[in-house]
Amino acid sequence: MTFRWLWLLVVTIAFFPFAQCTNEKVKTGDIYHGNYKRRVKRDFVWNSMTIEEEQKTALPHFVGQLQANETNKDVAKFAIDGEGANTTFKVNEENGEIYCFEMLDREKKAQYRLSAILVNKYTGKTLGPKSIFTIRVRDINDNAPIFTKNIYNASVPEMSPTGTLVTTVTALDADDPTLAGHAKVAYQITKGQDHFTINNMGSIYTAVPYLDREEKATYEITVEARDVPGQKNGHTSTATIMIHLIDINDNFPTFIKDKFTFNVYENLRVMGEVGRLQVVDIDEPQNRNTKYVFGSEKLQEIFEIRTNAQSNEGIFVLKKALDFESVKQYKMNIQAIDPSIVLAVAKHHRPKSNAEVIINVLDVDEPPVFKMSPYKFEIKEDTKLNKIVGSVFAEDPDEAKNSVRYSLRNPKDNFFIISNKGDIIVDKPLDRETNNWHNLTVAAEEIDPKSTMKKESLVPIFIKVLDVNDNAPEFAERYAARVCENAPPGKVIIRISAVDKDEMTPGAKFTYYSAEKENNFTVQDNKSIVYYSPAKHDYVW
Ligand SMILES: *[C@@H]1O[C@H](CO)[C@@H](O)[C@H](O)[C@H]1NC(C)=O
Ligand SMILES: *[C@@H]1O[C@H](CO)[C@@H](O)[C@H](O)[C@H]1NC(C)=O
Ligand SMILES: *[C@@H]1O[C@H](CO)[C@@H](O)[C@H](O)[C@H]1NC(C)=O
Ligand SMILES: *[C@@H]1O[C@H](CO)[C@@H](O)[C@H](O)[C@H]1NC(C)=O
Ligand SMILES: *[C@@H]1O[C@H](CO)[C@@H](O)[C@H](O)[C@H]1NC(C)=O
Ligand SMILES: CC(=O)N[C@H]1CO[C@H](CO)[C@@H](O)[C@@H]1O
Ligand SMILES: [Ca+2]
Repeated sequence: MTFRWLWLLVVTIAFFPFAQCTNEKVKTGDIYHGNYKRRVKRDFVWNSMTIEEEQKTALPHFVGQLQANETNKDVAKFAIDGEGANTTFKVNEENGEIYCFEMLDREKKAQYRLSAILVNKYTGKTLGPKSIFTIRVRDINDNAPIFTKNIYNASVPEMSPTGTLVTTVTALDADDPTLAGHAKVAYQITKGQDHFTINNMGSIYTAVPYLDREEKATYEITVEARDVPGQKNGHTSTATIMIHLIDINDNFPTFIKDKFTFNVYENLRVMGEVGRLQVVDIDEPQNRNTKYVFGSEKLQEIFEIRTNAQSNEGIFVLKKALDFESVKQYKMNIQAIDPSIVLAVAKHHRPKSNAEVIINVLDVDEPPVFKMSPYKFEIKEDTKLNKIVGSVFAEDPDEAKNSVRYSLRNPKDNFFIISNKGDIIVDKPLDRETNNWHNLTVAAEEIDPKSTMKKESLVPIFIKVLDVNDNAPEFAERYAARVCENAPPGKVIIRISAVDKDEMTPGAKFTYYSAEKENNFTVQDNKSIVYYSPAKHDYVW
């Protein structure tokens, strides 16, 4: 190539506070980048021009100027090619001034790559190689930091110590991070700073140690993010942080009243419910864990208090049967405690957690009660008629003390009758050998003129008939003895034995003798041992 060109790239950085001013020219091959005198402030950038984004003034905006040196000046005209050439950016063919015809946004496109060309305005031939340059869009701080969410949801346990991390929020700024402060974000709490703090990283901490869920369960705080920290003209945005306090067990249960009174019938079954003790525990249900403690251990044998898992109520149940006639009222002190409470932060160290419990036992109209059960009597079989075998006794346990009527409940066994006083009387001759037991049932019925309801109790009676020796012994069999006519004296002819239906006392024995005076035979007592044959009910010698 015979033509050599000098190009001057002139860059203006108007109104930019950090711009530096210099007159330096840099030679690179055949192309020179020089300053341009039209603007007050100038800058030289290697192969590049700069234009500020978001300029609100009338279009087009001057960007810079290409220059041909003196040699080429008269024959050359200017042209550009590349990104935005001839549309966004246009060059004045004559003087090389480049103008921008759009308002640029650095956050959309931060730089444009272009090339400059010199053309012979007569021949149309390109003069020399094209020269690459860039137009850089200079950031203005036009973006506010933006939070990643509008509303954050966070939580922290109540009563946490000061400085407990709650959550971290982030705001991002689209501006050029290389320009001081444009994309830097500082955080501050604008609402809720009494209770929370935030650091430069957006981490939120508790500022006090007494955040109490039972006083206020949710805090709504506002955090502001600001760029160009320290400058008044920074941009800001805000976010809301909902901070939920997580419940801990820090409240004692307290009784809803000082005194509970229960009225309960004496015939309540064991393990039946006597009544319920109600407490208030303002913690959340999972942190209510009431246990009920008896003031004195004695009554724990009679009552038990179980905690209802859902309602936290104390359910009084009966462990032993009540009796109105012996104890009409129980009084006791019950304490409500919570073994799993976090004592270090618990609010009321002397809670109202004691209550007096009064249990009134109510009378139930009960049937007569026999003095004993069963009754056992013994009677000799030869007892005369109308004799008393024994007496039963039943009385009304209630305060009314109504009288009692007795009756026998054995239609088949009619040897006895019972008197109004409960005496059992022999009504028919007894015989042990026919009936050695009379097992009867006596009914006692309360005579209550005020009630039509039948109140009756039954008791079993065992009457044993005792033996009397009223039966003669009998020979065990009919004997037909034989003896030879010339039998010598002393010869045993026959052995005889006897049985008796009566009960024999051990050691008792039969006496054998000859019923008639007889000289020719003698009966001799063998004196053998008595043995008892239970199967036969008789005794054999
Ligand atoms: C102009 O450019 C041509 C070609 O590059 C060169 O030969 C000439 O010396 C330059 N003239 C001046 C005054 O710089
Ligand atoms: C812009 O115009 C010049 C001269 O007319 C031409 O050489 C170049 O290719 C054009 N570029 C674009 C992107 O239109
Ligand atoms: C925030 O958390 C609370 C409790 O965990 C929940 O009830 C609520 O729905 C949450 N809200 C959002 C927007 O996530
Ligand atoms: C009566 O009771 C006695 C003692 O319990 C028993 O030995 C006897 O077998 C009973 N008799 C009848 C007939 O139930
Ligand atoms: C009595 O009887 C037993 C058994 O029948 C017999 O062994 C015994 O010798 C007899 N005694 C006399 C003194 O006869
Ligand atoms: C009752 C009876 O038979 N007695 C007789 C016993 O033996 C003498 C003779 O040894 C007789 O004379 C009796 O008659
Ligand atoms: Ca709590």
